[in-house]
Amino acid sequence: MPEPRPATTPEEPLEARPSAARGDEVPLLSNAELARIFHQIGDLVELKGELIFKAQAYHRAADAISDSPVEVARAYREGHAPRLPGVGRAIDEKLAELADTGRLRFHDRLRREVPPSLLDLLAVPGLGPRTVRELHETLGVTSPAELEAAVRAGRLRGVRGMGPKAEERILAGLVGLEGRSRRMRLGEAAEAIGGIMAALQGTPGLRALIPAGSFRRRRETVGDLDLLADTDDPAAVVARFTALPSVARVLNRGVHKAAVELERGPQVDLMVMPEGAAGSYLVHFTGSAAHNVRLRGMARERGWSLSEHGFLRLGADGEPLTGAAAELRTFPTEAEVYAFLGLPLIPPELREDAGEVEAALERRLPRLVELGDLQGDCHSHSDWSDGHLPIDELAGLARARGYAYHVLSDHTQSLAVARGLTPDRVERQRRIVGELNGRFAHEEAAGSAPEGGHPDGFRLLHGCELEIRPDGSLDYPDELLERFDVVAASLHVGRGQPRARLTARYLGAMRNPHVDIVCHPSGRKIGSREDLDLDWDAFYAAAAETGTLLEINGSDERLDLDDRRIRRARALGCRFVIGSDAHYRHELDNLAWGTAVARRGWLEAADVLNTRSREAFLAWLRGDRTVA
Ligand code: DGT
Ligand code: CA
Ligand code: CA
Ligand code: ZN
Repeated sequence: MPEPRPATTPEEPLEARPSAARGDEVPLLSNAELARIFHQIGDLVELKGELIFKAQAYHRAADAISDSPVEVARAYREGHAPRLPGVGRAIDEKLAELADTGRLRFHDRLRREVPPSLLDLLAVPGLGPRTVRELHETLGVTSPAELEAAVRAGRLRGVRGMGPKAEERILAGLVGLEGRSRRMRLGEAAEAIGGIMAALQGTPGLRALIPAGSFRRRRETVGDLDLLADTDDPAAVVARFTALPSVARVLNRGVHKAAVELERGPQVDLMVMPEGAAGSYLVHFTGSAAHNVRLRGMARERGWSLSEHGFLRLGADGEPLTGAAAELRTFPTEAEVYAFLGLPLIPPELREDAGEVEAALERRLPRLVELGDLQGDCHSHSDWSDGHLPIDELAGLARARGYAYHVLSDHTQSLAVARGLTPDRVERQRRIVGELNGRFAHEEAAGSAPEGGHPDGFRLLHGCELEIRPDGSLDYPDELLERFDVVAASLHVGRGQPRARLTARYLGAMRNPHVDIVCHPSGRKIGSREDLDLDWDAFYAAAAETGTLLEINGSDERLDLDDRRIRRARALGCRFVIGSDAHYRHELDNLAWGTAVARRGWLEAADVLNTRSREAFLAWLRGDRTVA
C-alpha cells in the first residue's frame, strides 16, 4: 500500500503477511487517494529539507489529480494517460507505477527516511512542514506531546522567528488536534461499530465480523475501532466498507484491509483474517500491545516468533527460519494460540499485562462475572426525580428483560436540581411501588404474567439515592431510611472539600446501619470531571468492615468504581453491586458496561451481590450475610 498506515496499526507492515501473494487483482486507487499520496510526498520532501519547489510540484500535481474529471488510475492502466496540468515526466512515471502496482517505492522510501511521527505534527492546525522541520532540527521535537512540553517549558523562544504569538498559536492548534483525536466512550464506540457491522451485513462471502482492539477489551475509552472480517471474498467487504455512506475519508486501502475515518467520527480499521488462521489475528488485533509483548516473549522462549500471521520457528541465530526450512504454525481459534503457549484462554478484558499471564500460568485466572449472572439492577431513576420514565414503565421494562428485581433509587430532598424527593413524596412513592408489586404477585399467582419473565417472578425494590450532605449528615432521618428496601448513598455536593473531610463524610454514611451501598464512589465523569480526593484505602477498609457494597456504576461516562480501584477494593475485602443508573429507557443497557468493568476488575459472580436471587439479596441487605 502506498498510503501511510494509520498511526494506530502495528509496527510490522500488514502487507508483509504471506497472503499478500494471493493479491490477485491490484486495487484501483481513487483520485482522492492518489491526491493524498502526492500531498504527503510533498510534505515529506519538505520535511526532509529538499528544495521547496520540488514539494510544490507534488502538491500541484495532487490538486490537478483531485480536480480531474477522469478516473486517473484507470486511465493510466488502460493506456491513455490524461494530460494533467503540472504533471511532468517524474510524476507521470509515479502515476503509472501507482496505477499498475497500487504502490510507489519512492513514497515507501520517503516514509522510511522521515520519522513518521512528524506527520502527526503536521496535523497540528497552523503548523506547516517548514516549521515542523525547524522544530525537529532545533528542539528535537518529534510528536505533538513533545511539542507541547517544549512550548510549556519556554524552549520555543530559542527558535528563529518564534515569539509569544507563535506559542499561543501552537497551543491553540494542539487543543484543536486533541479535540479531533478525542477518545470515545464505550457507548459511542458500540454505536459506531454497530452501525458499520449492520451496514456490512449481507456482503457476499462474509461469514463473521468481530470487533477487536480496545473495544473488545472494553477499555473505558476507545481510540479507534478495529474490525476483523472472516470472509470468502475480501475484495467485496473492503469495497463495501470503503464505500459506506458514513465514511468521510478513506485513509488506506489494500486487498485485505482498509482504514477509514467516519463523518464526525473515529477511525475504523478493517482487517480480513486469513482463512483457517484467525487465531493469531484475533489475539494480535485484540491486544493490548503490552499483553502481546508478553505472549511474544513466551513464544520466543519456546523457539518461535509470534505475529498476527502465526508462529514461525526460530533458527539457531534467533531469526525465523526461511526458505525450505521455514515452518509456520497457524490456528483457527484464539484458544489454540494460547494453548500452544501452554496457557488457558485469557478473556479479552484481562489482556492488559496486569498479572493475567502469571495467573494463567498458575491456573488461577478468575471465572469472570457475566451479564447473564445478574438477577437485578441496583440503581435507576424515574420521572419522580431526574429520570424520564414513569415508575410503572421502568418496572415493566426491567421485568420484560427477565430480571427478578429492580431497584428504583430516586434522588433525595436536598438534591433540588434533580427534584429530590421530600419525605411525603417518598411515602406516596412507596404506596405506588407496593401497588405495582401487588399486581405482579397477583399475575404471577394467576399464571397471567407476561412471557419471558424471571422464574422467581419480579419485584420493584424501593430504594433511594441518598444524598450525603456537605456537613456529613444524611438527607433523611433513620426512621425514614429504615423503611426502604435499599439505601444507596451518594456524594454530589461539596466535592471540593479536603481529603480528610470527604473521606469522613463517606465513612460516616457507611457507619449508618441503613446504608447498604455507596454509589459511584469516585464521582468522576470521564473526560470532564475529576475524581474526588479520597483516602481510598481507608474508604475500602470501612466498606469491608461495615459490609457496605460498592457500586460499579455502568453509565459509560462514569464507570465508577473503575477496574483498578475494583481490584484494590476486592483485595481489601469489599463486595460490589452493578447498577445501570438509568435515567432513560436505553440506559438500562448500561448493565453491560458495568459488567465489563467488573470483569476488567477481575470480579467473579460471588463478588457481585446482585448476581444473587431476590431472596438472598434482600436477606443480605437485612444483615443476614450467611445466605449463599
Ligand atoms: P486504542 O485504539 O487506542 O483504544 O487501543 P487499541 O488497543 O485498540 O490499539 P490499536 O487500535 O492501536 O491496535 C489494535 C491492536 O493491535 C492492539 O491492541 C495490539 C495490536 N497492536 C497495535 N500496535 C501494536 C504495536 O505497536 N505492538 C504490538 N505488539 N501490538 C500492536
Ligand atoms: Ca487501530
Ligand atoms: Ca483501536
Ligand atoms: Zn444516580
